[in-house]
This record gives sequence, C-alpha cells and structure tokens, in this order.
Amino acid sequence: MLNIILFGPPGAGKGTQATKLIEKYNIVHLSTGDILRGEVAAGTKLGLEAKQLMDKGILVSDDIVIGMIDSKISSNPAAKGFIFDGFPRTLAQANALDELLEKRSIPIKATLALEVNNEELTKRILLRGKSSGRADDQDEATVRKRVEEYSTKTAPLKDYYKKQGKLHSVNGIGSIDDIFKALCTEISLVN
Ligand code: B4P
Repeated sequence: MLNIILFGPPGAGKGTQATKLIEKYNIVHLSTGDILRGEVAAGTKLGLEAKQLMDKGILVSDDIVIGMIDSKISSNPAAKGFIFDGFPRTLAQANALDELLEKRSIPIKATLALEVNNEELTKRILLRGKSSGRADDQDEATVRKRVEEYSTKTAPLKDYYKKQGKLHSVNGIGSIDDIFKALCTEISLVN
C-alpha cells in the first residue's frame, strides 16, 4: 500500500502534483483543503465555521480535519494507497494520522516535502487568486498569514518525519513536469 504525504507551504504545488501522482499510481487523493471547500460550497454547518477561519488564512481546528480524514480513509476500503495533501498541518494531526494508519496496519511510506521560497509562494497564490475565486488567495495580508501559520505550526513537522526516517525534500521550483519526475524518483526509493 502506497501512502504518501505531500508536504509544503501554501502554494508549493501540492494540489498540482497530487493530481498527477494519483493518475500514475492509481491511489486516492485526500486534500483537506478540497474537502473543506466542498463543505463550504455545500453550506454545511462545518463549512460555515471553517470558512470564517479559511478566509483569514487560519488553520481549521484539529478535531474537524482529523475526523474528516478518518471517515475518508474508512470510506475507501479498497484503496491501493492514499496521498495526503495539506494534511497533517500540526503535530496533533501528525500523531492522529499515525494512530489512524497504525490501527489499520497501513503506515506512511514517505513524506515528500516541496521546497519553495516565500517570495515565489506569494507570487503564485496571488496569481491564482485572479482566477480561483478563493478569498484566501486574493489578499496579500491573508496570504502572509497562511505562510506564517505554516512556519509556526506546520514546518516543525519536518523534524517529526525526519526522526522517523521518512522525510524526502524535493525542489518545488521549476517546471511542473520536472518536479513530478523528482517526486516519482523519491517514491521509487520507498515503493
Ligand atoms: P489548501 O487547500 O491546502 O491550500 P494550499 O496550502 O494553498 O495548497 P494548494 O494545494 O491549494 O496550492 P498548490 O500548492 O497546489 O488549504 C487552504 C486552507 O484550508 C488553509 O489555509 C486552512 O485554513 C484550511 N486547511 C486545509 N487543510 C487543513 C488542515 N489539515 N488543518 C487545518 N486547516 C486546514 O498550488 C498553488 C499555485 O501554484 C497554483 O495556482 C498552481 O498552478 C501553481 N503552481 C503549482 N506548481 C507550480 C510550479 N512548478 N511553478 C509555478 N506555479 C506552480
């Protein structure tokens, strides 16, 4: 079973690369950002709560996203593997994911970290904001808040996966195809 975490700051290319990886490896894409935006679009209570935070660039509560991931794993019993995109984002989420996967005896094979500098991230997100309609992509202060949330709450997880011997860093600047090839090379080392 190929379970991969796609790790990186907002705008690093996680969603972009996940779309290509699920096609090549025939595994299930679990993006907490996409799931949350689905809840917002459906106007659910959870979606309305999440929107308040997402529009400000703040992380949604751990309980909510952990519950979402648990139920998505359960509803895909025949999956050949999962790509976790944008999850985990806090230490509590990383611990919960390990527990959820250990319980099912399907551990993470690798955490692939896309490395992109802050200047490039801001440029990419504001560019996407012109067409995405995402409130959190349009305002520079919100984008900065997202990067700050990443630096304080998410980046420390690199050490968590390094200690497990699972961290693989990949340069996230360059053509989408070249980055994809680099990710596939890292996957070939563990699969
Ligand atoms: P996400 O949806 O995960 O948003 P993101 O971090 O911006 O990643 P995304 O996948 O969209 O960007 P990508 O790098 O693909 O999260 C949004 C919000 O949801 C969070 O702020 C938070 O509030 C909440 N949330 C989600 N998960 C959560 C969790 N686990 N816990 C708590 N809260 C959570 O692409 C960016 C742009 O770059 C695209 O336009 C793309 O075309 C472009 N791009 C990609 N690769 C490129 C390349 N090589 N060169 C140039 N441009 C490139």
